[in-house]
Order: sequence, then C-alpha cells, then structure tokens
Amino acid sequence: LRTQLEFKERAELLETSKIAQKIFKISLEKKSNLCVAVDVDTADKLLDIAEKVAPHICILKTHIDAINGVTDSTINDLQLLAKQYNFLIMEDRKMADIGNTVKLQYKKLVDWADLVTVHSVSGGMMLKGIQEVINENTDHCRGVFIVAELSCNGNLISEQYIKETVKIAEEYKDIVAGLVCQSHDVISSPSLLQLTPGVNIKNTNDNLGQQYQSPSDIILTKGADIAVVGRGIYQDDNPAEAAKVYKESLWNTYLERVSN
Ligand code: BMP
Repeated sequence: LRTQLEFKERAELLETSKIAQKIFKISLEKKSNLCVAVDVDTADKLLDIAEKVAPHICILKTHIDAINGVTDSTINDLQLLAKQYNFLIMEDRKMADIGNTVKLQYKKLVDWADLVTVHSVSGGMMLKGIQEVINENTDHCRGVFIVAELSCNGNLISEQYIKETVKIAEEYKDIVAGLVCQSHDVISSPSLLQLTPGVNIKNTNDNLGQQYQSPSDIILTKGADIAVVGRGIYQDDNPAEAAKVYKESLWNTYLERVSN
C-alpha cells in the first residue's frame, strides 16, 4: 500500500519522476513533510515568513499573483533561501486553460518555480504543453501537482473527474510529482505524492468554506504524504516555532504510519 511504504523506498521506484524523487529526498534530509503556504499580501512579508519557516519545510507554496510588490529581486531572494535551506518553491497557480495558453503562462514560471499546480479540467493536452516547456529547460528539475480534490465545501469535483485526473497523472508521470487531494484512496501508485491542504491545529474552518483537520488526521485518515499549512503558521505570533511544531507533529505521524 502506498501509505505504508517509506519515502525512501518510494523514491527508488523506477516509475518515480525526478521531481518526486527530489521531494522525497529533501523530505528525508530535513525530516519534514510540511509545505507552508505563505499567503501574505506583500513581498516583504513573504520573505520574512519564508526565512522564519525555511529550516522546517520541504516545500514553500506561493500565490505570487496575490502578493504586492513582488519584483525579480524578491524572487531572487526567495530562490537564495530555497538553496540555503534546501526546500522547493511551488507556485499554486492552478492553471486550467487550453494547452497553448497554459504553455505560454508556464514559460513565465518555469525559471523560478520548481513546482506548479494545475487543474485537470482541460485534460491531458494541458500537461503536454507544460511537458514541452520542461523538456526545453533541461538544466532545471521541474514538475507539477495536479488538483484531484478540493478541501472547500460545495466544490464541483465529481468521482468521475477524480478518476480521469488520476489517469492523466499516470500518463504524464515523468513531470507529475503527485496529486492535491483529500482522500487516502485517490492515489494508489507509490511513486506519486499526495499533497493535502486544510490543516490547522486551532481551527476547524474559516468563513469561506475551508475545512480543517489535525496533522494526525491528515496523515493517518486522509493519507497525505505532504501537508499544506497556511494560516496556522503564518498568522501565528511565532511562525518559526509554529512551523517547528507542525513539522514535528506531521513527521512523527508519518513515521507512525509507515511503522505499522
Ligand atoms: P490555509 O491553511 O491558510 O487554509 O491555506 C491553505 C492553502 O492551500 C491556500 O494557499 C489554498 O489556496 C491551498 N489549497 C486549499 O486550501 N485547498 C485545496 O483544496 C487546494 C489548495 O491548493
């Protein structure tokens, strides 16, 4: 079973993509399966939080289009932090257009974002567009997470949509790191990573449909390999300490899961 295998074994599987291997490797080196979503509104805050959580994360997730004052130098500083502290940068753009448009959009991200998120709604050709860009940029290791389920109540994703999304992920395995999803039974292949948002120790929801679970629920019940935490960390009075607490709780639950 995917959820019972250790990251080390999963990284060594033949069908595991280079980008997924890289995530497994960083995760093991840092003993962290924590991805922090830094959804702040200014570039200064982005760099401030990034530096504070950096030692505790395997992936830093951005919505760069929601942040004011981002310049080339912001991106450069973020990349320096990523190098210094050994984490990957994921731009959560949730691309969803026709292949050609996604290809044009992705060309602006491939230089700096190790990972991007995509919706599968347009089908496989969108992944082909991204694959072409990745294959032209051979000096970087790049990949995508495909959204298969959403954490908010009232979303329109159906069982059929989830099944077709998994098929697309299998078809483009060379560039797919994994799926963004909420249930343990979406991904069966141990070579794909399950990234799961909606984690918060103090709250169970927000006022806009977000639904939260605890770190152990997300890893044990929902089957997450990597958990995404946003407000639980960047809105805390001490984001560095909060990141450490989430990291330890998530990693210990992962160890518990694979030891069974
Ligand atoms: P928070 O922990 O503050 O609720 O942030 C969750 C983050 O994960 C946000 O950046 C959001 O865009 C993202 N996300 C989510 O909450 N649910 C999903 O299903 C997919 C997401 O990418």
